[in-house]
Amino acid sequence: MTAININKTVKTTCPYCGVGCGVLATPQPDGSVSIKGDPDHPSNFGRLCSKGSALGETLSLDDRLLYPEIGGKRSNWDSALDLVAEKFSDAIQEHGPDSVAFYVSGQILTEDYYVANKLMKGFIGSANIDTNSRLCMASSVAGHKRAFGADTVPGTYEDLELADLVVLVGSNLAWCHPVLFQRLETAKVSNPGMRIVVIDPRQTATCAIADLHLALKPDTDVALFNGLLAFLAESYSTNDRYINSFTEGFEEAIQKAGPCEIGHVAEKTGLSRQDIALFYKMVAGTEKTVTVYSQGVNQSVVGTDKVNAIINTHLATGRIGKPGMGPFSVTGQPNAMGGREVGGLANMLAGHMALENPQHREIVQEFWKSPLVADKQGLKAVELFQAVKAGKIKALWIMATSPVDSLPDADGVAEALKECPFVVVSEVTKSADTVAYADVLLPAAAWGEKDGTVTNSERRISRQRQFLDHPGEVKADWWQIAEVARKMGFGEAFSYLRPGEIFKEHAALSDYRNSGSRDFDIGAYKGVSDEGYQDLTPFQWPQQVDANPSETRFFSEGDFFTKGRKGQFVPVSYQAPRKLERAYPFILNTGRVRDQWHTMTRTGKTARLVSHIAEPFAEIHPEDADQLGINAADIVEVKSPFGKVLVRALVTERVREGEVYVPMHWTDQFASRARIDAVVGPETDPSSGQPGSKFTPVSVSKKSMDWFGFAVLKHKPAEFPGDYWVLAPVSGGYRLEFAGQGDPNFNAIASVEGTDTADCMRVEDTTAGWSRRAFWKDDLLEAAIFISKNPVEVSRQWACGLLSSDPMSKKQRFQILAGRAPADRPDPGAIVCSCFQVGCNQISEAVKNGADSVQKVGTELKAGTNCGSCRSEIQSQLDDLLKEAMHDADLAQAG
Ligand SMILES: Nc1nc2c(c(=O)[nH]1)N[C@H]1C(S)=C(S)[C@@H](COP(=O)(O)OP(=O)(O)OC[C@H]3O[C@@H](n4cnc5c(=O)[nH]c(N)nc54)[C@H](O)[C@@H]3O)O[C@H]1N2
Ligand SMILES: Nc1nc2c(c(=O)[nH]1)N[C@H]1C(S)=C(S)[C@@H](COP(=O)(O)OP(=O)(O)OC[C@H]3O[C@@H](n4cnc5c(=O)[nH]c(N)nc54)[C@H](O)[C@@H]3O)O[C@H]1N2
Ligand code: SF4
Ligand SMILES: [Mo]
Repeated sequence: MTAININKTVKTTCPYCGVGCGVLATPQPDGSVSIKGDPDHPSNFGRLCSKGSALGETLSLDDRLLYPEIGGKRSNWDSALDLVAEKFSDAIQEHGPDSVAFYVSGQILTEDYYVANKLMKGFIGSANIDTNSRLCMASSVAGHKRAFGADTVPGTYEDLELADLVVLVGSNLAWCHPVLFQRLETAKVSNPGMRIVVIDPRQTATCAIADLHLALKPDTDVALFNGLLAFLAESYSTNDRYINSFTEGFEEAIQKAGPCEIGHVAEKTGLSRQDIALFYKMVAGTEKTVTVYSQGVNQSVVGTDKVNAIINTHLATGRIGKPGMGPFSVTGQPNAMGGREVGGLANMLAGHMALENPQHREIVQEFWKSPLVADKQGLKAVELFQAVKAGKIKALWIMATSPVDSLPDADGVAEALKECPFVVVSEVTKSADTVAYADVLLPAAAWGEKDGTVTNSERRISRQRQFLDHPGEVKADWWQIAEVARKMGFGEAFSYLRPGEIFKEHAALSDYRNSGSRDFDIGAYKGVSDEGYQDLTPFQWPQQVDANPSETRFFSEGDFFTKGRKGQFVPVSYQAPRKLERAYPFILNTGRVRDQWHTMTRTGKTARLVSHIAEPFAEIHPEDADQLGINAADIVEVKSPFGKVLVRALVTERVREGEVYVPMHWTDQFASRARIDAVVGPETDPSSGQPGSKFTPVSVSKKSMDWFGFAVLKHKPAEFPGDYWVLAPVSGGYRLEFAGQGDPNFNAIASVEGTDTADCMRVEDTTAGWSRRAFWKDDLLEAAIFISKNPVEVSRQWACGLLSSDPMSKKQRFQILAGRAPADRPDPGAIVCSCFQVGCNQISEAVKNGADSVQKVGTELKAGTNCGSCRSEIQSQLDDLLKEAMHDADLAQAG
């Protein structure tokens, strides 16, 4: 990569989560890029989490896709785009506009998204454009539209700080929106009266801050919130003025919810009556309540009902759009919100207009001067890939998402792509699983190379700015789409030269024939100059022409976007989750880990981020593990009728009995078989079309392995030994976990070594079933391989440091074969703080020596003092250790 301007600091926005933190990127003379939080950005005020701080380490070009390819061979832009335009045009001509589709992503910029949506809905004339936001935000969108008449997020981040009660439903905020979580942590310190409730079947890192954790049974949230609605009504805690003046449907909703019978709620949710009563009283008695919700709510076959059950409680109390109050759906991806603004979902239209509204269609068509506008919903993600499989889609363009990893029934999706006559993939990397299915591969400009805007969870629009030159022949996504549109004969409407022109058009459409009828209005920016766009500072919408509202919250005094401008209570009834069959007796829950982003194409490149959790796992309750004969670190198979994975068992009380949790991140690039979406079923919510990615009936069994291996390797192996393997980068090379059945195949393992010219040392005891080998070249370690009958007990932290060591003495060589860190360098244990590489053993040691707060641990070890993402984990470790110490003291006293 080459910088545009060395030493010049550029203000941009983080490309990961929906918090939307401002970043200062400064290319350095040595070719690296220094990354800092932007102190002036109103989302993060200078903070960055572990992923944001490591952005500089993800910019290398080693795996980048740099040139267009046709059929796996290097081509050029003209030929590649001619072919795309031709195939799309042919399909449309022969089979009609609904025979083609785009599948895009909340990780493209608003400008990219706007152009893709315009081409499909206004010029091709189909609404077959859907996005990975279907897997993410669709239930929130549907719930908002039902309640508010528009997809409006009423509140702001500040509300979390101003609240006296924050309820986090299906949100692991500490790991998934870390900087917002840190703002909440800080607010709690200055407002000790603040209460935090976490509603999540699992005990997550977020629970470290919770006053109450409600570990409910999966998919029983509607029962809990319907009970709350009834409780609010019965305890006279509703706001009758708000209900009467600004809403409709209260009576029906109350009727549907039924009387508040805490016993029944307890039965359905599996929670204790005391906890439920405590929660209900807290909400009833706290005016300033914010309910934050995320994928535990959205990714469910009853996701939209969950959203409305939550919103109903806020409408009933009038706690909405006021400082410190409101329902708050946090977005996942950096531009999930921008995608919604441009109407990037198959059932939406541009500028927050509705596809099913003839007047809206007319407005959009008139503004675009387009020949037509799609007048019926397109295929939603899961349906779309089913249609691909059924042969109904003849040409498909995938952009900035990896459906063979992230869609449910992912193996089915891969099959579908194999059969699709023409697949285009726009990507930044060659190593994404979906790349293998492309007929045409288009190299896209990555973060740092591209230019445009994104909108975060609180409707704040910020610039992503370019500070690196385009490597190879990469091009921005908007350019690729506009160029194809031109080649398809729509040149006039797609004559953009710069992203700023697209932004201006998007702003103008938001204001076109609006006059307050639509929530999304950034008309104030419709005349923005090139310089103005270049210098754009973060702002929240709405921003109407001539009005510069300082108040950007919605609905404090009603004025919803429904026909009669009234907010709608949506009566929802609890539906019991489906019964588990004998063959699949566990509920599979899936989600994220702290330091990885989705399919790991960027965060999986940095040793620092991988050090937190280097292997896919299944969290399983000790009782279940016991019954299944599963021990810690065994390999387990998690299987459904759709597919299976092999992952490491993590036996823990953090999950409920009968449930397992597997992260979504590991792909075929990093593991033998860990694509969890191959297991997840494709059932969707009937209103939103969002899949229930948090609930799949599965079986769990121990996969007996005859031997286990661990290796650190300077070079990536050409082949992987055994039935199970997981690869991860470390400083100076790779680490490999592996395991297999039968005799360890030493020939295969030799292929891992890949170093016939190196010096080799080995010790082994084949009867006891272990072997250790190490290889050196010029006294530098090339590879160290440990094999044993049981999971290898070598300190991973120590071993991973070996590749970057200096030339080794004899003594050091023997230490490697002994498989042990020298006594003067104790094993730091599993890494908790990835910034300073501090492990759990070090933290325990510090606590034993008197560090009794996160702050003191920080002073002692620096852990948690940079990005702060690990502070909640340090807190939980501290809580556990202090509990243990107290228990020991009690025992001592009793004895
Ligand atoms: N580190 C990291 N951060 C990320 C991302 C990432 O990949 N890595 N991705 C970003 C994206 S795109 C998104 S969408 C967000 C997601 O952010 P979150 O939604 O916070 O993350 P998840 O881990 O998907 O799921 C949240 C929780 O839902 C719980 N859950 C499961 N079933 C239920 C249920 O029935 N009811 C309730 N109440 N809870 C349930 C799970 O146990 C899990 O802890 O994160 C964003 N931030
Ligand atoms: N089981 C299960 N499945 C899930 C979820 C879950 O919780 N559980 N969560 C779902 C959710 S909420 C989400 S958001 C999805 C995310 O799933 P995906 O969208 O499939 O995951 P990413 O790894 O973010 O994919 C982004 C791809 O775009 C590429 N890319 C990055 N920048 C650019 C760019 O500027 N242009 C182009 N053209 N390409 C780019 C990256 O290299 C990467 O391959 O997964 C969903 N799937
Ligand atoms: S919280 Fe972390 S991942 Fe999210 S935007 Fe901020 S720095 Fe990026
Ligand atoms: Mo997401």
